[in-house]
Amino acid sequence: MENLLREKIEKPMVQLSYKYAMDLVQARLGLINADLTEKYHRQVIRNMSSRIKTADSIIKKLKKKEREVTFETAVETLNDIAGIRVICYFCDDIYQVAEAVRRQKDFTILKEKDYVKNPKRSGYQSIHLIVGVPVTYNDATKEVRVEIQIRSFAMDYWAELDTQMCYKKDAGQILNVERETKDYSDVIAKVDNKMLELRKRIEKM
Ligand code: 0O2
Repeated sequence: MENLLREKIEKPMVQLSYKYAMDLVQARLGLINADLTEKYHRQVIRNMSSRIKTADSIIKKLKKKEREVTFETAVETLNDIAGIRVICYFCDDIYQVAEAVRRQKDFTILKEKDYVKNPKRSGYQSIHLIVGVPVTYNDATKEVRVEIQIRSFAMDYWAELDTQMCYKKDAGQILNVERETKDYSDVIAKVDNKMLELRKRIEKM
């Protein structure tokens, strides 16, 4: 089962379809950044990164979710085989970027999660948008899903350290450190908001 999934997901047509959709979304985010930068006279997006989930990571996620480990289940049920991470300077910028993505008329918003208004138990904060992107080849068009994670520089600092220390190791539960990581996430959110207040005061001057 696992080998068949690996073989199918690694096929160039499959990988390139995800890459095509991901590159299209990333190029659009570049335009969104240029537009917002012109409007606000400052850089809004700090950086972006993208990745296609590896076969190992797909298998791990399907097992964690207690789903069948098949190529078909992966493609039908996982929303983040293609993923883009957008890091903004300030915590209000992430809503501007999310709103701009919603306005792109060739993208379909399939799902939204606001882990900033409702952080995860671990303290994880980010906005997730699952967008459906039309990919045409010959005379057929299919919708490919891309996950966009949008967060501030400060939220990303927390998430990166959490991924290294806890998330990927499931250490949150094992070591019962979840309360501590949540506390630090709250501290970081306070600083993020203070920096935003400061920026707004400076803008008014
Ligand atoms: P990786 O390797 O980062 O991609 P859905 O199926 O759409 O309903 P899903 O994907 O099951 O949702 O869950 P969720 O919580 O919406 O998004 C999962 C992704 O968010 C993870 O992807 C991480 O990237 C990130 N994430 C969620 N919770 C945490 C957390 O507590 N800490 C950190 N650091 N990141 C988190 P993957 O596939 O697990 O990993």
